Amino acid sequence: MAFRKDFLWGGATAANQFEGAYLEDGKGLSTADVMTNGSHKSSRRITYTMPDGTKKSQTVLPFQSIPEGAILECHEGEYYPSHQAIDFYHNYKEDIALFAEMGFKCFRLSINWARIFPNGDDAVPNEKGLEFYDNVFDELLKYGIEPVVTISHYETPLALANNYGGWLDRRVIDFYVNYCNTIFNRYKNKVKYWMTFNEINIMDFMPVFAGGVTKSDAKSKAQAVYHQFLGSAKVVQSGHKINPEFKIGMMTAYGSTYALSCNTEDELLLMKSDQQRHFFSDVQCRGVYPQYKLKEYERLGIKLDKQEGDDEILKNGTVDYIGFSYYSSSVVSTDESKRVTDGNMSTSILNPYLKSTDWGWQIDPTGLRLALNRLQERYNLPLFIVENGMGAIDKVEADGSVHDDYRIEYLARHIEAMKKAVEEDGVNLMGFTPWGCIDLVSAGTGEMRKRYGFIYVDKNDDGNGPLTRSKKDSFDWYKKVISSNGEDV
Ligand code: BGP
Repeated sequence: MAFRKDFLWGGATAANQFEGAYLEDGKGLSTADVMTNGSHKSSRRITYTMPDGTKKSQTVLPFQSIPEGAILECHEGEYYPSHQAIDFYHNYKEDIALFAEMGFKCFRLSINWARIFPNGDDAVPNEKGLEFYDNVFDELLKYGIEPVVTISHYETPLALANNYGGWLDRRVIDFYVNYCNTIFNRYKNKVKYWMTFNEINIMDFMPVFAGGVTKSDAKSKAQAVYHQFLGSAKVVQSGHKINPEFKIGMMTAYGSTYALSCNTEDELLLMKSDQQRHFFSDVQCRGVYPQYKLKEYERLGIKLDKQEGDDEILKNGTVDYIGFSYYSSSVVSTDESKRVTDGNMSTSILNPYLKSTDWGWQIDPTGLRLALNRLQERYNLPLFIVENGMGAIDKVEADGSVHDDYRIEYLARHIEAMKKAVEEDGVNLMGFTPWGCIDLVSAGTGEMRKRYGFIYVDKNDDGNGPLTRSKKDSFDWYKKVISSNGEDV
């Protein structure tokens, strides 16, 4: 058998994309709560008020900055997909029962920071918010499903963005540490697996969404990221004190990258792009800034504001495992004419050997095997694929069924690649939680129609729908995969 006996099969979600109840039981607003749908394949829109009172609306692609001093807020007449999402808040028992029916060994969810500390800097946590997650964890544990918790998944309390400029302000580290220690203490006997930030490397190109950072100049982003590193390193240490059994990981967006040609200049570009992709994991797994980044900062004239003792914090707070998302691979080339606008982000270079999803994400199972091997070689830490999957438009038949063979095909090929990485290459893989195991709001676009789930949720892009849950064909398929521990795909 390729996968270990205790392999963590499950599914992944994020609070802002599936909980709803955005202001219920004392929850505050988070950055995600002020993002409307986008109008482009990878965009969201934000409406804000300028210091002189004028209201503005801006499409953020790829998540640029907004004017300094702008106050992010919700505006009447706008549709905000996170506000109701799929209302897991009121349906968690039914949803967890379906996960259990599929045989989930684990379930990845995030705690919504603004549910626990509505303004981020509150003196005491919101008991109602804490109770909600107690109930969810108890329900999961009732079925023997291990919770896997992302501590911060685009849910920075909005007040931290508006009053502090988000992670750019060093004081936010203390608020985050306080938040983490609160949930660590509260759930220490219920949760073992944690991740400090979702896709921490996304901060580089969506600072507002990911960290409430309204400035996007290179120095501000570098400083904000530095603060997140410190926050993560601090809570790895405090978490281990609270419960030495805790496994506290990092989480990075990962893909394989290829050079379009064997032109040595393309290879050089590939090396540089590999460095950028590994920067975040280099710091969080090794506890020091890599030379290539220090040189880059030097060139750009960036000097990080540091305090005494920071280096020690980073060194002593390296993570226990690497969680990563893998959806597709990418291509680099010095030949700019190869760039097309039909990609995941604004423009990309297509790999002629691969097919793309409806959203232009190229499908590359072998790239996952390469990714697993690269991460293993570079860090020699346990690996956890905490997101993978294919966003697609599902067709509901007259009898309510959804024949999502494309989704099965995508996941089956990726599981086979994982299997080879484990069986043939000896990669240390802990688990697999496909993204959006139940349909939810897309992070990139705010859409509902971009679906990933085994469970269909009846809701449209305009926010209408009875939210009824039903099983797609992939539901029984994944159940069989889990019960055979990945042997029967
Ligand atoms: C990752 C995020 C998730 C998720 C996923 C799919 O970047 O961690 O939150 O949504 O991508 O992206 P999308 O929702 O844009 O299809």
